[in-house]
Amino acid sequence: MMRIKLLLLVLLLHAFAVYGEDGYRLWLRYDKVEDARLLNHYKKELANLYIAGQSPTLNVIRAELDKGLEGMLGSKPKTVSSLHAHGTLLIATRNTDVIKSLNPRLTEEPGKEGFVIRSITHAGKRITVITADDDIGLLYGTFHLLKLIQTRQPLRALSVQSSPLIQLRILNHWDNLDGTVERGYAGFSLWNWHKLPGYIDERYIDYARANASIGINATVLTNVNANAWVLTPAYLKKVAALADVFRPYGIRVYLTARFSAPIEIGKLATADPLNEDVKQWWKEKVTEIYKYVPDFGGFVVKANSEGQPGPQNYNRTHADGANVLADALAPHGGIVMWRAFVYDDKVPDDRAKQAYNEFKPLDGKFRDNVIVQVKNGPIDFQPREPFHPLFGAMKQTPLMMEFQITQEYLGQSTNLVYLANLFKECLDADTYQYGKESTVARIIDGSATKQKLTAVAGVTNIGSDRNWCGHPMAQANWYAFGRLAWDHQLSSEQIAKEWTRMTFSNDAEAITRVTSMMDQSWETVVNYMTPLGLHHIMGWSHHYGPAPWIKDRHRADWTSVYYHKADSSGIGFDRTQSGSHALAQYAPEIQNLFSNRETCPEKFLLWFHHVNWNEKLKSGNTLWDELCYRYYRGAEAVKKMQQDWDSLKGKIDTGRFEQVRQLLSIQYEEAVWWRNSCVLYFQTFSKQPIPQALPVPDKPLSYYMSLEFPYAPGIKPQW
Ligand code: GCW
Repeated sequence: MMRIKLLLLVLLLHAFAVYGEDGYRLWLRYDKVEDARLLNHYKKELANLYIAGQSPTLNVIRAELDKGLEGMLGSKPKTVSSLHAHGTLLIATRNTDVIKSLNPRLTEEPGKEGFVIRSITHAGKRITVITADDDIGLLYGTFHLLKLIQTRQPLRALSVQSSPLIQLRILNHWDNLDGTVERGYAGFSLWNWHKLPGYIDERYIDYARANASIGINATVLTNVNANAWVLTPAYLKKVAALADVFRPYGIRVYLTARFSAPIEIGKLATADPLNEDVKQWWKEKVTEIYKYVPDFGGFVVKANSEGQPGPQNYNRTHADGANVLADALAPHGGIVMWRAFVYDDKVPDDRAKQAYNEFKPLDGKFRDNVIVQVKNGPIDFQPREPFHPLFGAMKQTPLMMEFQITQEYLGQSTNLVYLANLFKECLDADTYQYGKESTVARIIDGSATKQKLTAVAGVTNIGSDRNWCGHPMAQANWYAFGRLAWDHQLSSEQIAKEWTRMTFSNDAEAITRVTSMMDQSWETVVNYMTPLGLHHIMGWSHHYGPAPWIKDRHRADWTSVYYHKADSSGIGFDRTQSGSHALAQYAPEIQNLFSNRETCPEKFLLWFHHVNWNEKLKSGNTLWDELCYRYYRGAEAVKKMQQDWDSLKGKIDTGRFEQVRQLLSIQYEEAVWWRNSCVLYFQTFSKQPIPQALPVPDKPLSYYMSLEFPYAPGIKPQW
């Protein structure tokens, strides 16, 4: 008996050693500071805690500090209510007496949600001050201070001032009421609609903590392919319960509105936005929502796109549709985020042109509380896209960004891809629409456009998986989205560094290795999936894996051949004047740059040009050879990532080390699968051999074309 008990204990301990770190704590791990001197320094500087005032957010601050400091320093700070001792952390808004009494005075004005952290000597005592205009700013400042400790920075001579560059920093959940997540690869929805409102899962609180720690202040709970039921009282109660949990963390709740809701739950005969009963119905519905959620943020709407109902069903415009909802929300301070990701049943000459064609004529026709939500590129979250031509083109309408954090087209949850580089490439792109420095970032943050409402949304990668995002490294994309939403001027490298330190280790070698893997990962995946500007050549419907051969489906613009246009002469979509002329939607500077074969960046070559297989590229290789080299280079780079990761054994906890190791090995198989499928398929057009230096695929094209994945994750539910 004794022996069995011992054996069980050993097994249990082993299980902890192997699986102890499971990624649940995200970047808020708060493990003990190892360096004794640094530990001592922190303990001295943060021996006492003085929080002025009372509020739910101040309670959250206290709880987070207790948790963080107990974890990292081994003890909670002592609560005090005066500044009589060395090493006091003072947290108070700028209008409090204690902040006003400080000598020297703090003169910084951080503004809404911003914060200031300063080390000062007040009446001979060393004090660390976190101050802000509002409690939420104090919470953000607190997370910043905790991050300094998590990344092992000394707390001396601190002088930090930080304010968000964009007002609304939003997560979009594509979560369905049945618990599935469209394009979700990390399990099921976080929202347990069945158990709400009575049961508050601890995850909701940890979700709010994680978001607040990176400055996210809005969440859209439901899928843009919307279900009207969420607007019924039974669900609004549940929504209210979530809103109550998130409120102290500065997060406001939004919902998706199904345009036909007046018919489906209102029993009206029409949802025509100009019909008086419909207008009245939305007014009453919105008033009802505010009874449940007094600080409700507003609606996101996907209309007349991919089968969703919308104003065009009644021969009305997107502006007519958006405005009826906006009028209902305006008295309560709510907004409408109207998506520009539209395409109707008629296949256009070029899908890349459709959003611009439909929205540009509506410029200036939207109410003030409408913002048009535009995806980063003109097609659909492809591995790489040029920026969307609507950015900067609608001068009378506020525009916001929609990024995709979930990796629908970027290896789902088996591929390590750090998306900050993708986000930055788009944000830093110059649109030339507002003279000097009209980057996409300066359009959406309002500094170029002077628009009053500014916002950025990311379609989340969060689900019920223990580690939230499916892949331990995918947490970095949630993190990076939030950080860039707050400050798009941060470099992706800096974000990767702080995330790695907090999430994995402060060990110098681990930081260098992990961040260099992250830095190269996006370019790598683009190489083995869609190099040189190729796009939309993935598997049908589930979008898993390669399928450049997809053709003859009911919509041409859902096939792959529509986009790559490979033929015996060459490959690529001609979007210049001789083709669809989608380039005409950009500013003249971009048109000149991209329409000229010499100046078009190679990364977008086949996006804008149909190029002859034998044409020489910058490398000196022909297009065909270069395409092959890129595909092979991509797959090889994954092998290199595997080696880099393996070299970190012992420096990363066993649980997550093993998870990433296994996932990288899947990624390598998938990279080879992409490479072989694409090279063999495109070879049927180029009729040229794979360059000699490269190994020939060991399976024929027919094998790759025969693969089927009826149960790939994240597909739209069919019921
Ligand atoms: O990328 C496509 C996805 C759809 C999604 C759509 C959209 C929510 O494949 O699943 O629907 O974009 O953004 O509306």
